[in-house]
This record gives sequence, structure tokens and C-alpha cells, in this order.
Amino acid sequence: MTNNKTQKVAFITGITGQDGAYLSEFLLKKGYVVHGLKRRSSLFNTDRIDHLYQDPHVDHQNFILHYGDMTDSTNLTRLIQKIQPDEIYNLAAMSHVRVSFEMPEYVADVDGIGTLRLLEAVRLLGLEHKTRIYQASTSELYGKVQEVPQTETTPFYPRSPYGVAKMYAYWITVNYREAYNMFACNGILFNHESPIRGETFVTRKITRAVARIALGLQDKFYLGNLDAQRDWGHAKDYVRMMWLILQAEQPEDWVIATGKKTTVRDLVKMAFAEVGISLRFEGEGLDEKAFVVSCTNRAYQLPVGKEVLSIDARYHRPTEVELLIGDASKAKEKLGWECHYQLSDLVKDMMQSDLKLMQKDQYLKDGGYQTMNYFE
Ligand code: NDP
Ligand code: GDR
Repeated sequence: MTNNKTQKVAFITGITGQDGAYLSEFLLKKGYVVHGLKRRSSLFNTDRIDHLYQDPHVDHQNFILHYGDMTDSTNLTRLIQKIQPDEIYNLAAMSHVRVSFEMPEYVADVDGIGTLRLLEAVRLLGLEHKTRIYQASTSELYGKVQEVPQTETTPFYPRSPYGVAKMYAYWITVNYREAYNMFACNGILFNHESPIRGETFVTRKITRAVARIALGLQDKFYLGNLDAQRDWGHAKDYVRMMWLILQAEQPEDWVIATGKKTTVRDLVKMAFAEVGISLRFEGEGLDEKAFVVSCTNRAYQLPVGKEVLSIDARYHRPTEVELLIGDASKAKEKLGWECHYQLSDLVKDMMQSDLKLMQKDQYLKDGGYQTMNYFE
């Protein structure tokens, strides 16, 4: 390990994910040595952090990746022993709520017990008074609406195997803080998105589809519950708070949210508006559809009346979380939380990025290139 003694050392699980990538950038700018846990996969899985990659043969490397998995205690313990981190950010998780209904046991193991494995490793290694721990908790803990807006004292009622696993992780973090006097904190973060958001979360699914439809690469797309309301912020604002939570005087749990709610339907309208297309929604429930009403941008012309969106029941969840909106007053007062990005900035950022990305597909298509078939 090449860090000098004045540099702080962070260990990020889930470093290849959306938040892991932004947090790495943030901590590197602050002068940290950043270590990250990455899973072995048969294809490269480091797209989001490739720009931070450093040749392991050079001196003074401050961005270092290690193979590992949240299901492997010995691996986690060995890595923490070697890295001796000042701060651990536990971001690793199977983080897709709908998918958690398909693989509940795995989610309990990774998202729930995985957190215990980390805390226990820190304790066993005698690092409980050196290493501060951030646990990526979630607004999904609130689940079924008990109180609006949701605060640090709102009761939990998770509605998915993901939410239930994260509830275990939340409480085991609190328990280790109280039992062993560890600096272990939960950030209860509401939905946060970005141009590098996973493609199957609703925001990114929408911005990708709208970009493809506007460029004539796709006719229409399908969503589930359009009535769901979420409190959407920008991931860049939220990773700054993860760091601030670990710099606080006392270890505590914190809600981070914008305090504004929007329906999935309105988000679809906002994304189409970015390319100058306005929509009309017709029908109800599974029969609801969206049609083009007008196109004001000459670059993106679709026929008026064109159907661009329908509902597909496969995207519904067996138990849904209808409304999440957070009250981050505590973080505002004590940590100086403010969000720099409004939802309109976020949608613009994501749409511009996806339009650029899809323009590459358009050039390839116009040039007569087809997707490669490796089995031919
Ligand atoms: P992503 O899904 O983008 O990233 C998840 C990360 O966890 C990836 O690096 C993934 O690796 C890794 N991972 C998954 N399973 C394992 C495993 N078994 N062992 C090791 N690593 C694993 O999530 P986000 O960046 O959006 O979220 C970060 C954390 O914050 C998650 O814990 C999420 O549940 C939580 N959260 C997210 C919110 C949001 O709105 N984004 C809101 C509240 C909480 P790989 O790249 O190989 O798949
Ligand atoms: P969420 O995010 O479940 O809140 O979890 P997601 O974007 O998946 O869903 C938000 C809402 O949109 C509705 N929806 C759809 N969702 C998806 N993915 N695909 C669809 O086609 C679709 N149609 C409608 C959903 O039903 C839901 O109501 C995210 C994850 O990042 C979690 O890890 C994190 O903990 C929470 O945010 C806070």
C-alpha cells in the first residue's frame, strides 16, 4: 500500500455502481486513497470508473480495486485487515426492488447479512475505534405510507425483499454503534439518479427510451405503475452527504431527500419535453397509453398521434411503494445539506447524455452497421 500517513483511506463496497463511481471521484478530489471492492465477472464491469483507473505498476497509486463479494466473510476481513481504512462506505447491494422479488434469499444474504459481515470484520480486527462506517440505507424502509413527509422517526414498513433486507442492515448498524461504540451511521437516502444510473431503474429507462424514440431508433416503450410518486435527486448531491455523515461529530442516522415528489407519469412528460415533444395520456390502469400531441424541435419530429408508451403488467410489483417524500431538515440544520440540482436539471442532464449515447447507435445504423452476432 502506497499511501502516506496524512492521506485518509476509504474502502468502498459497490464501487462499480452509480454511487460508488461518484463517491470515488469525490473522495479522490479530497485527497483520499480510495480502495474499492469489485466482483469478478466474465465481462468488464468497471465502465463507470474506468476514467479513474490507475496502472498498478506506477508509484503512489491512490485508486485501487480488489476482487471480492459481500457474501464472502473471509475475503472482506482479509481486505479490511490489509487496507486499514479510516472510512468504509457500504454501497454494495442487489439494489433493484422489482428484481428482489425474484431472488429474495440472495438479497437477504448480500444486502442484509453482507452488512453484518463488514461490521463484524471491523470489530474482530479491533478497528472499531478507528474505522467509521457508512451504511447505504434507503427510503424503501418506509414502504407503506405511515407518515408524510418521512423523517428519521417515521416508522418502517418495508414492502419488498430488498426493503426487508435493508431493514436488517439498518438495525444491525444501529446495534453495532450502540453495543460496541462504533462510528456507524445510516444514510436514509431517497431516490437519486444520474446519467450513469442503471438502465433498468425507471428514470434511466425513460430517458434512454425517449432518446431512442426521438431519434427514430425505437417506436415505443413500456412501463408499470405511472402513479407511483418519488422524491428524485441527483446522485452527485447525495454522495457529498455520505462523506459529510462520516465527518459529523456524533454517529447518527440521517434522511437525505429533496422534499419534492413527482409521479412517474410526470417524469415521462418532462423527459419528452426535453426534446420538444408534448404528450397526451389516455385510458386507465393497464390500458393507459401516451400519444404525441406536438413536436416543437425540428430535430425530433414524430407523427402527431403516434403511440409512444403503454403499460406492461410485468413491471408492476407484488407490493408497491406508492409515495416517498423525505424531510431532510435534520441534515439541513446539522450538516448543511442543500441540493444543487433540481429535478428539471437532473432530467436535462440525463436526456442530454442519453441523446449523445443514442446518436452513436444512429450513426452506426445510418452507416449500415448491424449489431454483431457472435454465434454466426
Ligand atoms: P447500483 O446498483 O448502481 O450499484 C450496486 C453496487 O453493488 C455495484 O457496484 C454492484 O456490483 C455491487 N454489488 C452487487 N452485489 C454485490 C455483491 N454480492 N458483492 C459485492 N458487490 C456487489 O446501486 P447505487 O449505486 O444506485 O446504490 C448504492 C447503494 O445505495 C446500494 O446499496 C443501494 O441499495 C443504496 N441506495 C440507492 C439509492 C438510489 O436511489 N440510487 C437510494 C437509497 C439507497 P456490479 O457492478 O458488479 O453489479
Ligand atoms: P425504486 O426505483 O424502486 O424506487 O428503488 P425504480 O426506479 O426501480 O422505481 C421507481 C418507481 O417507478 C415505478 N415504475 C417502474 N420502475 C421500473 N424500474 N421499471 C418500470 O418499468 C417502471 N414503471 C413504473 C416503480 O414501480 C416504482 O414505484 C430505487 C433503487 O435505487 C433502490 O436501490 C433504492 O433503495 C430506492 O430507489 C430508494
